Amino acid sequence: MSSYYQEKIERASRDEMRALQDERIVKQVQHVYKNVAPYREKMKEKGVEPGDIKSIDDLGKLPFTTKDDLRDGYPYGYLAMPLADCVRIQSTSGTTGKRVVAFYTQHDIDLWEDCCARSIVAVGGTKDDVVHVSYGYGLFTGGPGLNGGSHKVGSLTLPMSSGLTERQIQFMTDLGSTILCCTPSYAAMMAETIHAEGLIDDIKLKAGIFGAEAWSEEMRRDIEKNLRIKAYDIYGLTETTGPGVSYECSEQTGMHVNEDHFYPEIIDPDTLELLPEDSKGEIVFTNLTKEAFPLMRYRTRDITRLTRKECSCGRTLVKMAKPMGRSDDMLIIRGVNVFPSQIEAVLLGQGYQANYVIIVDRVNHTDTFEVQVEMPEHIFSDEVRKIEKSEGELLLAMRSVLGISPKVRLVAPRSIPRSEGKAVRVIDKRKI
Ligand code: DLL
Repeated sequence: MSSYYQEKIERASRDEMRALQDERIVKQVQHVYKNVAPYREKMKEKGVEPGDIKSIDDLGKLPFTTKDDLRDGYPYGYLAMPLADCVRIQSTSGTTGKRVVAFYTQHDIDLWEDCCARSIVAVGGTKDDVVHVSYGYGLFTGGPGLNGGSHKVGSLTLPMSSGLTERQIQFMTDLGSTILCCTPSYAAMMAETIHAEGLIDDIKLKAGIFGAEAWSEEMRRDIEKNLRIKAYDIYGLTETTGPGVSYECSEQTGMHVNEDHFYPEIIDPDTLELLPEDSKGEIVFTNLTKEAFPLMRYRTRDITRLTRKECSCGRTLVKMAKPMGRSDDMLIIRGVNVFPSQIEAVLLGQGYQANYVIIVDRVNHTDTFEVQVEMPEHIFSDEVRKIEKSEGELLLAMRSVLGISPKVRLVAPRSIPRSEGKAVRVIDKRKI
């Protein structure tokens, strides 16, 4: 593959990139200090002034930002531009408590779409392609991000959103979609349906851009075989923009970070110490260019590593490995963020105790999600019908809080192992 969307950046020398980052961080720190009260206060607490940040080397002087900080600032606490200059909001997928709302100016949308365009070009996309976007549209960033990137490349864009699989496949065959953008789980499901309907020879797909959740190399191989495509990873998070923070190239060995916009650091999540290149740790991002909602040293909780090993695609942007899990307890099940604490809250609210275990697995590339709950004595019953009714009630309560449905199984009192140390509430059998 020989084409780049923004070659000067994607293939910049180390010195050129460094100079750009140095210039941008100085301006960005002045911007947030002036316009975002929580940043100003936290910097004052640490005794740091904007003038102390003269280059990227000084970044370590700045405090970290966490999701809780953003929640505390909901909705406008971290807004750095007048609302009148903002043209869009997007939001994280958490369904309870306060969501994080991210704001964008037109400039922010432009840079975000550039990042997604880089990713489309990196998989071989051109204006002759038909880009089929089956990420959700709306507050979720997947659909809007890839949609905008596809426009920038000049490809024909199909804003399908997710769901209605039969219709997806009909459009795919009728309109000759060549690049599919969706979660890897949904790609696997579409592949199954395409084969069940005997339509594989009618599909013209050549590549897929799959992200928003962790997926294994094994899953990549299956999808590539079943859809007869090359499958590429893409990473991002709402807080920093959305998809396109990093993207995979023809080498398929990790994702190039768009480090002209998102400066990455790897830290030890326990000691918060900065770790050297190639170490595994939590990735932290600083927005170097975003105007409306610029994050400084944002702790993603995603565990990965960074490498500057030369890439055969010719890009010089630092590469991050596939995220290997999260340093907090958030589960991503079928693309939806689920916290064990949400499940616990439902159980307690329904008269159960916190004796439960969450079992997540991946069967045929689709997440399975079961919650086993101990029946308290007063609900304990030998009558299957009564137990099923209670399970049904719990399922409804959980669905309305989580936004997805677990399989709920009531088990006998005291049958879930107790722990003297930290309780193990989550059994995640997914090998990703
Ligand atoms: O998932 C943005 C996105 C949309 C990325 C479409 C890629 C494609 P959030 O809903 O805010 O944003 O979730 C962000 O999802 O912190 C990771 O834990 C996880 N994640 C995103 N991409 C990947 C990936 C979008 N490629 C959270 N591999 C992040 C593993 C991923 N995990």
